[in-house]
Amino acid sequence: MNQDELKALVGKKAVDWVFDNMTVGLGTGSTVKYMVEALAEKIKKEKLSITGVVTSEETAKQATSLGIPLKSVDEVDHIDLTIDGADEISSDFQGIKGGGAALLFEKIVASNSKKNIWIVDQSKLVDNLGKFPLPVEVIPYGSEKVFAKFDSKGLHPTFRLAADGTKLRTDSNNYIIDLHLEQIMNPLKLAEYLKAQVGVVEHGLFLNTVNTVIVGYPSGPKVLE
Ligand code: ABF
Repeated sequence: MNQDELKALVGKKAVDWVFDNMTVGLGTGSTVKYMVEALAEKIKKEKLSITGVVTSEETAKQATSLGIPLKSVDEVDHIDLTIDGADEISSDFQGIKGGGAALLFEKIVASNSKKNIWIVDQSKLVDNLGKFPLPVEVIPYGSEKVFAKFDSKGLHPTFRLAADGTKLRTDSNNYIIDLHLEQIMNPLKLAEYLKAQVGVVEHGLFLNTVNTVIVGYPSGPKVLE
């Protein structure tokens, strides 16, 4: 099975956790795309009443095109379950997310969810976080100063660029600075440092967030809890 097939496998498996009358957080990324497709099919087949809460304009477009009713996180009382992708998951279930530049809304939705499921192909499982560059969302005003501070601290920052070579803008019109760290031995300490920096909106360390991880293997989906 290639990586796409593994993504499809776990995307389809994840909708087993969706039941009638649920409010479901819809993540972002290529694996989630398969999940949203499978969810739309399940809603139609089983005539479910589901409200979706999206984490990006990209997912909103897909969900709307498939007829999934959507509300914003502030329009719902709570979110029963959020299903999202991830860029890295460590052996103690900590994650790096934000490769798709949607980490801020993803963290807002995840933090308002009763349960969080991440769906990944096996390539995302690592011993320690850090090989995947850690995304940090920053306000544009003063971002060069934040960048310089990260650089002087040896965090190997780069600005995330859009296809046209300009600095990428998130759905909130902010910038992303990626930190090329290779290994993050103390994610909690780093998370506290990043959040304390003026101008930093949010970072891609998702700590003590996920409840269930569904991993795609050629032998089938594996559920880790
Ligand atoms: C999203 O899933 C992002 O946080 C992350 O970048 C993305 C990665 O997933 P995929 O490999 O499925 O695109 O939640």
